[in-house]
Amino acid sequence: MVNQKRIFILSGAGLSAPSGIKTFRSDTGLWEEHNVIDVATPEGFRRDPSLVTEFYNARRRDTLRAKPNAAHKALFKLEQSKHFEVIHYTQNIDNLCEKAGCDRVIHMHGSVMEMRCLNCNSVISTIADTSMKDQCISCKDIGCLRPNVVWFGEMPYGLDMVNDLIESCDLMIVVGTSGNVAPASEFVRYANCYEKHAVLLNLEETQSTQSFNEVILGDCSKTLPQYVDELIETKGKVY
Ligand code: BJW
Repeated sequence: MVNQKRIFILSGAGLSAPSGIKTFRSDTGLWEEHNVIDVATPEGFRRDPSLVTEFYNARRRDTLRAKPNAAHKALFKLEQSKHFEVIHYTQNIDNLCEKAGCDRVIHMHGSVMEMRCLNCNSVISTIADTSMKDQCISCKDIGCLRPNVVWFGEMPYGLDMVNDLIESCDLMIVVGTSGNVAPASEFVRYANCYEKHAVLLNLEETQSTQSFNEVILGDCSKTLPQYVDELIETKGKVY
């Protein structure tokens, strides 16, 4: 398709909040109920793998129950538009974008719907609860499966492509992230370096607000559909 404008999207927990999925850093967020070191680091997993397995079993059950909201559906609409070529990096481990129909999504912090074998590195899809007594279907080792998610100190997925994708995009849209966690928090700085228009759609101001050319505050299940409709109607002329 000629003359398509390229859009780089970065999303965080706020995108799935209107679907009832908890964010991390609010008063009612996951890090209020759980110690981040216990459940989101390799050290925590080594210390108490069953605790971590249960934490992600509960998150998987929440994901299975949840439905995509209007913001996920707006991203699908944008992906479908012939005027744009969209690539979406999400920090989220849920599959609500895919449930909305999206297929241009890279899960930089992995997926709660997958386990990874510490022995043979096979990645295994699952919708069921898992336990430390499970066997790897590939190498048959027992007790070696961990959630295929990215914990603190681990390397996020797909980073090798990010710089090129931001350099070659026409617009960066950032949705529902506090900007507390690197390297995702740095992506807007890349956009600044390449003089790309960057827009933030978030419930509230974040520590990165100043780095954006445009900030739209509010619930993204309301603001994103409106923003996407304007982009499509104007073929990208709103920025
Ligand atoms: C709405 C809304 C609505 C609500 N509408 N908006 C010092 C010491 C050690 C490490 C570091 C250090 N300094 C920096 C680091 C690096 C570290 C890091 O950033 N730490 C900081 C905490 C300081 N980063 C890493 O370790 C990363 N890896 C790395 O850097 O590798 C480099 C490397 C190089 C060489 C060798 C090896 C490595 C990995 C980070 C992994 C993060 N993992 C988690 C868990 C993933 C699995 C899981 O989901 O359980 O990822 S932590 C958690 O935070 C999760 C999220 O993806 C991530 C970001 O959170 P997010 O999405 O922004 O959520 P919130 O809750 O913070 O914000 C939600 C926002 O939405 C809010 O602003 C709301 O207002 C808004 N909102 N409702 C619109 N309806």
